[in-house]
Amino acid sequence: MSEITNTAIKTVSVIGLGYIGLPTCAIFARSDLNVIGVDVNVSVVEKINRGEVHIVEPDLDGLIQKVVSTGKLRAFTTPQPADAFVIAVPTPITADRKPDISYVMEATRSIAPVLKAGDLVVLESTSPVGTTRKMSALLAEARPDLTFPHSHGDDADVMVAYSPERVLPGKVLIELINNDRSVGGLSKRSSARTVELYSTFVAGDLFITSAESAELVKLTENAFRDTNIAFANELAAVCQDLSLNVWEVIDLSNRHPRVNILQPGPGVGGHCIAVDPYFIIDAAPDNTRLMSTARLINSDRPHAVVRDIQALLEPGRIQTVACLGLSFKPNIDDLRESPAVEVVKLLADIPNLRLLAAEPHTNALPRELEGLGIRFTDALTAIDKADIVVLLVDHRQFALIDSEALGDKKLVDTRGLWTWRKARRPDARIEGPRSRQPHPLRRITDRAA
Ligand code: SAJ
Repeated sequence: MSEITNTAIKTVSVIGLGYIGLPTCAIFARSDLNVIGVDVNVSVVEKINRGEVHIVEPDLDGLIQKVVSTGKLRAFTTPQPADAFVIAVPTPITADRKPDISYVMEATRSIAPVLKAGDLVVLESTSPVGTTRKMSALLAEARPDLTFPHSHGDDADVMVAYSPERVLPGKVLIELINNDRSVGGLSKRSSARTVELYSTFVAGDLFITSAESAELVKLTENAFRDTNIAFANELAAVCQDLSLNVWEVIDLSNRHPRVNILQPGPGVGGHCIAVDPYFIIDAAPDNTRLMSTARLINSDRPHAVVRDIQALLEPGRIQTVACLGLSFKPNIDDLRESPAVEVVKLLADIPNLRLLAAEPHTNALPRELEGLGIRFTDALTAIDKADIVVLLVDHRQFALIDSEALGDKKLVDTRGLWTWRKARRPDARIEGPRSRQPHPLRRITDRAA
């Protein structure tokens, strides 16, 4: 074992300056660490060094501008020496739904030349179980002069751990600080050093476990949500068969103190929830029937929406369909893996349709919808011209649309934004004494009597 001085971490390097890496840099820098951001994309690096951001996230622009101007954050295209390295690069799935950890391995290989005894390497990317150990083995191969914890445990020169982010896009800066965090070191010292690193800004609790458990915890969180959304989506199909309002059924079921059903919709988008279950399914194909079925249910949803629209079409007549919302969830501009975009794309294949699309958070159609004869317009114009209105995203702006604007247009409301509003009967709730909110003092007096 070489000489290791456990001095305080002063410089941290974040590899990958995307949706997670960049906000993480900003928070480390605000916590007075010297931060080196590394990304292979030259224009991203140049932009950050000018104090600008390339992603949309509330309050991130001001914070980046500040930490760059004070010199606390500097961006590079190649790794530089540091006391700790945080890897936050994408882990996509391949066409045959296998995890692709090539970016993690590439990032790992890239930091090997600058590593020294006493350094810490933390993987944050969502990863299949076993990736952190593979990273450690790869580092050992690249640096035979150093020892690593997968083979040398607490005696290793370099420490390696897994500690995933679990932040919600749109609330990243808040959740990075406030959420609890799992820390899975490949050795006790690796965990302890990782706790030291994140304690610089995390206000939530840090829970130490093994690297493998921490890897599965991250996947489990998103697979749990996917399965629960699938339950809501299946219920939507059941209610359609029985001509019942699924939004009412869920709302009333959720009045049970131990029931909390999520919301049905046109499918599950984004880069996380629809992807992570496949990492578990790939690792345990014989024991993931529920997760696999949930994936099937959720990925069929855009097709189910199109079937609902087709059922409303009058044969032989050209009809106009207004699609409201393109983002993957409400009140954001992120169109990645959006089920709304998929619905519009599927509709573009149906003959005799005029398609209008409205998305208040973008200025134009996304590239994948260009050249398909779809017109981009605002919501009210789209509704005005439509025979059928399809609500795909429950944006705040759409909730404000007056039901008069919808008139007697045919409606496919995939988010229950208008349907539930119409179905809700004000006289259907008979408030009990608890809801009548007696003064707390009065309640105590009553009980005493
Ligand atoms: N959705 C529904 N019904 C619901 C809730 C969501 O259909 O009741 C859909 C949304 O419309 C959207 C998709 O699911 O298309 C995902 O949206 P989301 O807001 O649930 O989650 P993400 O993908 O933005 O972020 C998730 C979060 N994970 C969990 O809530 C368990 C976040 O905390 C993770 O950090 C993130 O994935 C990630 O990076 O893994």
